[in-house]
Amino acid sequence: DKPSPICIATWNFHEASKTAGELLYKGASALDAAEQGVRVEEANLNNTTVGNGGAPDRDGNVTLDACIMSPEGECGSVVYLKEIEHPVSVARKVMEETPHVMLAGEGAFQFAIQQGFKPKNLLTKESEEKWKKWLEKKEYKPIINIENHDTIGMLCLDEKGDIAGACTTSGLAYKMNGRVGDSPIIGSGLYIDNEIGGAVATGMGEAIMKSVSSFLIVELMRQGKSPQEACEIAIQRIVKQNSNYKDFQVALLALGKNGEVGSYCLHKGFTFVKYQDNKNTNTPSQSYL
Ligand code: SD4
Repeated sequence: DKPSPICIATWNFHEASKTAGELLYKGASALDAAEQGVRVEEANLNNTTVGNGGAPDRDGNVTLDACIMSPEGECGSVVYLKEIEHPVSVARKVMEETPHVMLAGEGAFQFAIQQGFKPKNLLTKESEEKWKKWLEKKEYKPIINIENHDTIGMLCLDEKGDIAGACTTSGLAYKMNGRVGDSPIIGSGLYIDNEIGGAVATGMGEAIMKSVSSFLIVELMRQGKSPQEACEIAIQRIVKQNSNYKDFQVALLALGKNGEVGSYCLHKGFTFVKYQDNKNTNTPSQSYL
């Protein structure tokens, strides 16, 4: 028996999960649904961790990271992309139109322009004012679940039972110029294996990259762990690797091939959205601390 289509996404992005979920129930592919779903947050000016309106780095540059992965195991990614509102769609073009997986910076921007994307200033007045305020003290101490917590990672399972996913972010607010996090790194911020399931991550990218969390979760599921068990083991790995684990948040979300969902995080406060059978719900995740 095939599970009914399902979309899950990090945090409380119910508009994004609704958009993707409704598409899935109209027969859209998991890949199209995931791309369209996360685009909602890329365009949302109130979301200061994704796309347009994203917080800048400490030098005032808004630089975006995103990736997408298909049921066929194809993937595309862009890192340090400036002035393009929908990096996930550029990532999809990298996947479909180039022999490469990842394009960075100026090259990614040039490619986007060639593909017909229009450049745009993504630094809003509000983000600019907050950044200028930050410059007064220049204290780099991201606040758990308050700053840096709106990256969207999404996993979709379609009518055919195929799984795809996408992840998009402006990264950590006031990061160093040039910094790239986990979100566009295949295996860290996102991983899909259509025979097994998929996983996405959000939170402190440095910790996620060190243990390649999304790939780890999918491999644990391959070995028979449930999505929930796999997320818990991946968080335990982060605890073991980082003596300062109490100082940052990491949250992980997984979807099995049978539609089973798992989620686990370091600190309380992470929730995820799920759209299935016309219901769009927001659920608090269990946490390690
Ligand atoms: C990063 N993982 O760039 C991202 C940040 C994030 O919600 O998830 N924010 O490290």
